Amino acid sequence: MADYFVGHKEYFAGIGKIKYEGAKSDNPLAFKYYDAERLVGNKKMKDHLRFAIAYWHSFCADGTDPFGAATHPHPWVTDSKSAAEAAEHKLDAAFEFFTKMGAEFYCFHDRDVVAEGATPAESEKNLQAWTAKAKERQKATGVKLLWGTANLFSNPRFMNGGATNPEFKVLALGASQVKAAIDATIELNGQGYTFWGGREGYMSLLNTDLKREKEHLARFLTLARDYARKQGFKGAFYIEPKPCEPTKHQYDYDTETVIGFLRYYGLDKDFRLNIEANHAELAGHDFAHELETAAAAGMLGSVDANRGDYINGWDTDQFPSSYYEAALAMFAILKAGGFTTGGLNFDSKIRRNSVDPADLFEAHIGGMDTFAVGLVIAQRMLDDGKIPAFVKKRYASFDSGDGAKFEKGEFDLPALAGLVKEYGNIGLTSGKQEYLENLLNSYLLGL
Ligand code: XLS
Ligand code: NI
Ligand code: NI
Repeated sequence: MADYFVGHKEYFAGIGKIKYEGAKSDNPLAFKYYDAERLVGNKKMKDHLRFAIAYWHSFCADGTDPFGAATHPHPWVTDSKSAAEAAEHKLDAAFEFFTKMGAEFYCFHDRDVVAEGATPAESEKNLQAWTAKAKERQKATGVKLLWGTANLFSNPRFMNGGATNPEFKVLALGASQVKAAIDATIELNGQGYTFWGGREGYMSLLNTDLKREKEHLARFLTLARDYARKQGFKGAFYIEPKPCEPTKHQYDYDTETVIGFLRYYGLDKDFRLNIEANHAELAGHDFAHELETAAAAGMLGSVDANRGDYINGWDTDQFPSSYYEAALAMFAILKAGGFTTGGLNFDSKIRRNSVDPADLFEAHIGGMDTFAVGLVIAQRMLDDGKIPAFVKKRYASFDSGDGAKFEKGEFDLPALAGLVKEYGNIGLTSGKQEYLENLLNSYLLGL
């Protein structure tokens, strides 16, 4: 990758390209474990992990929260004289950061990259102008677009939803935004297009026709899919489940709910899941549960690699730091065959009190190192083979004889029930959970 900032203002001056220095390095601005070119199994680390940087958190979020003002205002905004200038400077800062981090992908919402215009037509023009500039920077640096999306939740007009808004005109405005965001994604050769329905849900059932809203959502997604395919989009569509926040209840509550919805409406061939760790926790699941559930349906697409805080119940979007969780996540991803169009997008933001310019780098370094460790451990789990072999053996009674006949659908219920006459005492077989957890810990330490 070229040094992007040459010829532009350098926004992160004093911080160079982040290099791999190994576990013994005490340089906070170096990778300890993420060695992009290192082979793990049959692929390079970078090709397994496909890291993406989230435009909204890294270049838009400024520490504002419901209780206080910005703590880290961005120079690309404060130094700019107009919204258009700020958008271009933000783009420069973003590509400088991508290249310095060595991240090969990024993700964006339409409203992250350029300000909304006075009319939908003006907004679309703004986005097209930005897209042309982003395309040039992609070409210059080799950085690619993992996925694009439309923000149908920030503008007050979407306070009652976008695709599920009770007012048809608002739904149509949402469609105009999605169409423009799909066009931008195609133009930038995006590998995916995501729907996260923050306000596609309800605050109260007393004012909601739930059945109608879900049908509207399905039709809206179908129209988007049909349009994008007609325009030649070959990538994946993703739904990103989340149970609530900002709504009391979101229709794409969790992976299992989304799979049922997609299958019911015939969208399961084009759509896959974008699983976010923090959303999994909010739904009362763990990250690996959501990944395995999507993989079992053949619909694991991409990942928002962040974490919550176990003590509080909202979407804190913190950078991942647990090797244990990353190992279980990467184990699920490797077992599913790895990413194709998807990758690990850091839908994570630095804390409000992280005000040093280096904090954004250290946060991403930590997240990338965490998943690099997770990958190595997961590969170790597969190579050593004890856990997969244990699971296989646990179901061995279905591999032959009557168990295999059951799986093939060769029994009716009376025939199945009749088999037990000959069984006698079946006995108890241990699930060996503690043994398996001990084994996992030994892989973690690598002893
Ligand atoms: C919010 C979501 C959002 C999506 C993209 O909770 O995680 O950031 O990833 O719209
Ligand atoms: Ni989130
Ligand atoms: Ni997300």
